[in-house]
Amino acid sequence: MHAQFERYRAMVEAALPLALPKDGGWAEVITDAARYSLLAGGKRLRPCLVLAAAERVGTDLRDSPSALREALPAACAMEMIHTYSLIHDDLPAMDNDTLRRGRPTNHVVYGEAMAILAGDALLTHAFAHMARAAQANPEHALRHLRAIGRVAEAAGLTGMVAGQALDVLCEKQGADPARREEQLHFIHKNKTAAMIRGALLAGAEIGGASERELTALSRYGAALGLAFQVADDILDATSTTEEMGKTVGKDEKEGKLTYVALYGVDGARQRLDSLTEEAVREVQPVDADGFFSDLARDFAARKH
Ligand code: GRG
Repeated sequence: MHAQFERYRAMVEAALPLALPKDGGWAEVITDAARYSLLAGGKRLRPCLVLAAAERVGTDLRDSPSALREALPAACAMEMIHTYSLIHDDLPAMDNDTLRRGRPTNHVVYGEAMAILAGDALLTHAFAHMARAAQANPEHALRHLRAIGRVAEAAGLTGMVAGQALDVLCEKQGADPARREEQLHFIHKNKTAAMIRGALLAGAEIGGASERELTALSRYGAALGLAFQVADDILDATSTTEEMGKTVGKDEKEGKLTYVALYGVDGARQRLDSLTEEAVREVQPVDADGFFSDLARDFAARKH
């Protein structure tokens, strides 16, 4: 992986343990449950995208340590929201999974009620964390406010939650045979790509991006996010549970609507290549050092 990505990831790993309140008082168990999943590793893709975008846009903070310092709370917030979505996705009412990030899932360790609350707590705390960053940087309060809006749009009814809802519906009722492609696109655009695009846009807002930079990152994020999901579908069909740290092979067993189900592994690989090319093309206006292009190519070739 790119050295810059490792640098961002190290910053995120150092900041995350400090981002949650230390003492839960009588309700200590819920802080423990939130901490258990948040600090369980993972690629940290979304927070790294927040930092990468903040550092590469605008004029006043570009390439400066202040860009990273200002964007770090939003980066941690994105990882909190992503972790909440994984905890809830693994619940018996949704995917009913017992393994995530190489460990037993949250509800297996803490029980279903605590896992629901741990997800709720992470989602809510993410916004508290970003609001605090806005107050700490009053000269850029509007930028932070815009970033908060980007995150909320990516996570909620216009993003991840909507995608997850259609995914659940298709699983329970079956996809509409005449509109399977359209439904799959909606699911992945919202469930997966929205948070990846939202991470880039949140970082870009904090860095003071121009309209042109926001447009480039928005298009890049949409293509990269879909590519990421196509790669995930391929890995589910071709990888092992040990390599992935989560149960694989379930998609086919459960007849799930995926890129591999629609186009086969080879067709999905072609789709992945064309989305990666699209991402690389769109990001050129904000990719002077090639970081974003390298990242798209690395993720297309990822093995876990
Ligand atoms: C419960 C509202 C709600 C949403 C759930 C993220 C999600 C939406 C479901 C997880 C299942 C899944 C396969 C989602 C597609 C996106 C994806 C590949 C998530 C896993 O993200 P990674 O690979 O995980 O970045 P790590 O563990 O590396 O952070």
